Amino acid sequence: MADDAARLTPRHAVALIALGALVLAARIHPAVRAEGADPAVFWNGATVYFLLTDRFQNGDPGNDRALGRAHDGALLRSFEGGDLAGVLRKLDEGYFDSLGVDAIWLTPFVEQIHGSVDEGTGKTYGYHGYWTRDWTAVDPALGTKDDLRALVDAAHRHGIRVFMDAVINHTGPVTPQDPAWPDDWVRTGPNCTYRDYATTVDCTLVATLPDVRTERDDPVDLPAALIEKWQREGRLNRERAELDAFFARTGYPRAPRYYLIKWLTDWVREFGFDGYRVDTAKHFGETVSGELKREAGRAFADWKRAHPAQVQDSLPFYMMGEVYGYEPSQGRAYDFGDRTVDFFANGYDGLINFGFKRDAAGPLDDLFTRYATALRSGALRGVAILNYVSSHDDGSPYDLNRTDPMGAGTRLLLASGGAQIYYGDELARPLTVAGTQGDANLRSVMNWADLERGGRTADILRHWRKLGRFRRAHPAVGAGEHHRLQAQPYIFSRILDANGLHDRVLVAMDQGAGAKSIPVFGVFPDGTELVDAYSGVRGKARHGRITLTTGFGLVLLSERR
Ligand SMILES: [Ca+2]
Ligand SMILES: [Ca+2]
Repeated sequence: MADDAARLTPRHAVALIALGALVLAARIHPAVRAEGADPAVFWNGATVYFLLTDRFQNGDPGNDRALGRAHDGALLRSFEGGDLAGVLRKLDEGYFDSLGVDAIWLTPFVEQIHGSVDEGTGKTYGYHGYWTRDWTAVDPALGTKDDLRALVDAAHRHGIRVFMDAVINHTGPVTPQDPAWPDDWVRTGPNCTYRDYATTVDCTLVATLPDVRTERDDPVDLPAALIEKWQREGRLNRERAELDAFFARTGYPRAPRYYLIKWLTDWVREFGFDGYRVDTAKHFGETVSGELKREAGRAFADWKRAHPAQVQDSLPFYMMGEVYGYEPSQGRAYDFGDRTVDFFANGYDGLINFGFKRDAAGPLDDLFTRYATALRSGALRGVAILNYVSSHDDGSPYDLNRTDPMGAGTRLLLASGGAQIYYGDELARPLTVAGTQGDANLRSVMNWADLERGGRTADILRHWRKLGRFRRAHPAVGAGEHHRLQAQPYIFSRILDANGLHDRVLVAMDQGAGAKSIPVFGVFPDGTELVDAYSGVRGKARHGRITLTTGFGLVLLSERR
């Protein structure tokens, strides 16, 4: 896979100049620099924006019906037009900078099945990206390799990392247009019953999803359907030669998982993806994750060597896993019933936290204290978690009806651990859509129109932006030591001293609008010039307190620099 240097089109250049001040503001703070940082500190302090590319922004209506896929699925179960060009447009507009985003996680962009299936929730296409047909091609409904390159390059220019969503457990469903993978590549039964390790791993997640034989070490041939496809596309010889080189270099047998590892890591080597979000991580052997991570690390190092001007810093390749049901109270050991597995010891730097939505409904200080303690001195010291209030697969999110989108933002973005903003959390995008079945409810088209109307949606976004930028400027928020200073109204501090990084913040809640006097004793010495990131109001610590007049009840204090 050949590569080009970064290309800066005139349009990008104009957008960059327009954004100059904003980008500078987001990047100049010494505390946000990741150079030499402890990866766990960086990622627990980070904000990840997770979006379904097909549902986020349509940048090119010309690709909406690519591959002849019709818009004839059940409600919100066809391709809806969103694409890589749309994500690039929002990057250029500075949308992610405005939210303090450190990394974008894209749903898988590889070529999906061409047909559709009905799993009991209506006719469904692979708009979500988890139904792979060819791991080596970009789905034409989402764009081209050039679009992908432009997106990753633009993100990097904004100091934003990009995660690729890596699926290794299963292929897409078989349809009249999508041939089955050979039997030596996949199993089509039994269905997983989730009673123990074997009934979670060596089985099909759902009846329609052929399970890749990731445990197999015996060599298999390239599927005839792929040979035929690549021949038609004029790249069979090149793909074969690359596979030969990969197997010669690694010494791995030509077993199914190693083909997939080669294909998945090629995207890192060619485009410079900074990390993976690994799909269905508990449904294939954990040793496979370790192998994937090793090869991805090599690929990332190769990319850095080939693109010295685009390297952001020394932060290593990041791998975050979807171990469904994992939460910090489990420590490092995920329990399958008959066996526990430490995924952090098998390639994962971080795991998605499926407990946050429930923990966030309880007392805030309990949540903050528990997470900060686990991450700083408890079982999770040295690793990262990623919290969320809503997600694409979670039918019982923190606030299904979006009754309190401001409170959701406060909880998520001020919690210890990484924060995942699921696209539209910041605009109270509805998570239920009349007439829609199952998970498609969670995947509605981004409600930009609500934002254009302003009003409450704009207020919600303003709140998320202030918190997101505060979080980005202050790694202490997600990765610092937590201290409760006052129970009611709630005041706490976060202090981070790690690898030469010194950062401290103080947050006061429920202060009411108007004049307020907040104790800062023990956090900021008298005479310290402070700024409230929520209102922009400044002041000085005197007699262990700061007196401010702001229009808000929430105060986000840090030292003025
Ligand atoms: Ca489109
Ligand atoms: Ca499996």
